[in-house]
Amino acid sequence: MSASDPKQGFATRAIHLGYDPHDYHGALIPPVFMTSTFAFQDIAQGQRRFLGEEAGYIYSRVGNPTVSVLEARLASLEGGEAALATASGMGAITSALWTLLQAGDVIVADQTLYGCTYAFFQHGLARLGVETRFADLTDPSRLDGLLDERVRVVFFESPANPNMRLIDIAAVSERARRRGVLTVVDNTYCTPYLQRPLELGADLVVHSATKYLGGHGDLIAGAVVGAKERIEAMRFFGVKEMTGASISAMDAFLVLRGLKTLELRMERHSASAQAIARMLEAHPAVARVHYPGLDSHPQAALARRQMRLPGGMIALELMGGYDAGVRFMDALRLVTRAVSLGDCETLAQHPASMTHSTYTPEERQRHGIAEGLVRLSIGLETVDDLLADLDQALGGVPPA
Ligand code: 4LM
Repeated sequence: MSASDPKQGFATRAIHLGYDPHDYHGALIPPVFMTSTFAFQDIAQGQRRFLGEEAGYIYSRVGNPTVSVLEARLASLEGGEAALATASGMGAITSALWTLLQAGDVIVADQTLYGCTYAFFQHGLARLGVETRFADLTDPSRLDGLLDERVRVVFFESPANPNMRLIDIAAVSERARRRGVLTVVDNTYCTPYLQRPLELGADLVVHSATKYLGGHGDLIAGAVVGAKERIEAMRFFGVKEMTGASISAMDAFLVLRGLKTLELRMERHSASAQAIARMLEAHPAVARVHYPGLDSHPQAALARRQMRLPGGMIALELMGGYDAGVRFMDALRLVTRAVSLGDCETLAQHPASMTHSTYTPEERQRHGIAEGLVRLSIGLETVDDLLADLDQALGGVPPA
């Protein structure tokens, strides 16, 4: 079906893999298959497809040719055997975990997670009899006391949303594997261009493709990548029969379009974020900058080891705490006040009242999410314009 070679470079695969124009009338761009269902030649063929005896499409909740191209590219870019594209990042996480867990099982999760992932673990899984044990996985040895025979999965983000703590993917995966436990890494902040958890020993990667993979703030999507058998279980049980979180062909097309510039965009997001993190760190109104590209980051060495570049996300705390943070964000003119991340536009948000309001104030304190933390997703604008806007907004913040 495809002229592309799996040994080609990252950007080449992001642009070509899994699609040959000559299979589709020479169309340069993969067609958008806007169809919910697929015709069978006869009943026998339909039966063979349902039994898995014949390859081919049945119904777009389970598979669609546009979505298949996206899945082939995501699998290749993450270094995995197979991928499942989903309707959202939460659709990816819930479809994966409903497939891996059942009542009585335990999941061990890092203490800092995106707010809705935290809510799903703390409230959603708990309702159905799955226990979550939260731990500070920045120290992988903490796992040892937590992994008993009920634990099926270890789950974390690195860098963690929103406070940029890093987890040593190789060390955690190794410890989990020794106990027969699967490691699932949310790689949304990095994308496979910056970090490939499967190559470091993790079993599954999940994504919010809404963010950098799509890259243009115009869609909601997600993905799971890993071994083919597990991914197919997530497709035929997790998505088909549990969550129904299938991606539309149109959104798959938009993610495919975004992927083509992923390498270029991640280089620019990182370069601009590095310059901005340095400026923020030197500013008298700023108390702390959490960015893996700064020597002041407590895990700067780990960042250099497991990330190609430090990425486009920055968290900061101001000298004047919460009130100063609000003043700063309200004074921004070019930077947009909005949740989400990974877009061309630079975005600022306040985790405690927005993305992480699913934690109670006590939980935020216990889980290391400061009330005054400001999160920036550095976009692709001219960096001098961003520096000027951040500087003017900090200028209006009174010193502590
Ligand atoms: C946000 N995040 O942080 P969907 N995993 C990570 C995430 O940051 C998110 C999801 C999964 C934000 C959304 C408002 C690390 C989302 C969930 O939104 O379901 O595609 O992804 O601003």
